[in-house]
Amino acid sequence: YKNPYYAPGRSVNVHLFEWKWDDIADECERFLAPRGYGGIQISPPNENVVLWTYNRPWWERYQPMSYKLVTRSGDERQFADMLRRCNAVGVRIYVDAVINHMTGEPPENVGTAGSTAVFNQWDYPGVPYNRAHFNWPHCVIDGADYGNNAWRVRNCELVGLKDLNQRDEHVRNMIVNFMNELIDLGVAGFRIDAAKHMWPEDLRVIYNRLNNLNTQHGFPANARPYIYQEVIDYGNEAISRDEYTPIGAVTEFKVGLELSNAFRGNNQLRWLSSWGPQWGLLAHEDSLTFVDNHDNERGHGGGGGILTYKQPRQYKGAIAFLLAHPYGEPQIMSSFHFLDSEIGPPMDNNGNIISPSINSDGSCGNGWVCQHRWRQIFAMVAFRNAAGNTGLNDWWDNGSNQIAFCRGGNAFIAINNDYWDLNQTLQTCLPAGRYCDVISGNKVGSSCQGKTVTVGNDGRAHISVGANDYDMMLAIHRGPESRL
Ligand code: LAG
Ligand code: CA
Repeated sequence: YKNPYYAPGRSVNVHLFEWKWDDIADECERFLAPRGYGGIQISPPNENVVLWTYNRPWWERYQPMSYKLVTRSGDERQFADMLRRCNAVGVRIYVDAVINHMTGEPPENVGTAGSTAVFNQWDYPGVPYNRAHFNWPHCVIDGADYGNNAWRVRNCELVGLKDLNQRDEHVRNMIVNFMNELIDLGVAGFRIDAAKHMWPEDLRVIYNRLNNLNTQHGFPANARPYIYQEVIDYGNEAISRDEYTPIGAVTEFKVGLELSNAFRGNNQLRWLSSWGPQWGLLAHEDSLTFVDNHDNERGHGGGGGILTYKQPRQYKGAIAFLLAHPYGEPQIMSSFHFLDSEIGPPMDNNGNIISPSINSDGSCGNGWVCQHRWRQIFAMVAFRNAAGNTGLNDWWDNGSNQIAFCRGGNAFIAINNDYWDLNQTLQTCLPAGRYCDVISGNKVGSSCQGKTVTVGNDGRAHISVGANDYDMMLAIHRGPESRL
């Protein structure tokens, strides 16, 4: 359950938050595949409650009404078509699986597929579930439970959402049928929403009943779905991330915390020379890494102090380090603009999501941020692909916030988060020749829009990253995007 089954030579998962299936299919073909992206985390594909009362917030999608594949992102036909088209160009799809709970008791009770429910009777005919399928007696998690009561965190309601009993055979069957339908349609795996709120032994039973990935979509025989479980664990809670690593990968929230802290200037970058488990992070193969996710970028889920697209220079620096370093399986966030932390995606008066437009410079319009289309980010995806499975070598730092390292003989990055210029001759580990810095500009024909780096026969090159440069990093590699 720990292999994402990316197509050969690809890496990096991007969360296309609240995107529509038709738009994702287009994006796979026109951008993600050509740029070497490995996969996409999609928003929950199953029916959710419609909340006009709150002007269709993003979080209505975390309130399931049934497992019918009809949401604002599209219907089952569009979902299947997206999987066919993305897999055909080697981009994998991972589903955000909301299986801990059903809706709470919102003021409305019609779902995106037209299902209704009687919340105060725990009655969800669209699945169907009834009172016998939920944890009992009814209780609601309170803040103190996280510190000292694992049973309540798993058996009481998360923010008032009706808490399913995953020990019940009917519940297990409904969840397994739902997930297997998605696997058969071609998905490569799942983010398990609110995994902390379910018992690992119940999740193990569910995972073991999942089908192998669909070989007709290009997966090898006997491949198990990639599973990354959302467990927020900064330490000192009754429930630990380590309870979940025996059954799948786990979201490593400490990565975003530590990288945000460092790139905000609160910890020197030189300490990143020991980045990985020595920082108290999960083992490499267990770790799904990211700077921000859809919750903490907007202060939900206990988030705060995490770098987001709103602090672009530091954010791009942190993501460049995340993607340049071999540790973990990285994921990036692709957002829509927001001021209000509850507001949903760009939509028309009928609540239909408005598609991103694509500007002439490749960036997105219509309210979409599309971090995955920022040059400094997609260039680092190509960097990671060029680095391949090499380790980290030739670490250099200035004793402060200027660092540089190689990935085998394939790629080199330098980062300057000091208030003074980086001007150094450094070992790049690359063959002699000329390279475009992929951060400051694209390679166009046989010249660089940005900086050009000349590597000598000894692998050394003069590296310059000014304190006032637009970006704080410089990256070169053996791939065609960089090598002249
Ligand atoms: C998650 N991970 O464990 C998601 O990443 C997170 O986005 C989900 O919360 C949560 N678990 C449940 O799937 C989001 C919002 C909540 C929202 C919830 C349900 O962060 O704010 O709760 O989705 O829509 C909302 C209201 C609550 C209310 C609740 C139930 O904000 O005040 O009690 O709905 O009606
Ligand atoms: Ca639960």
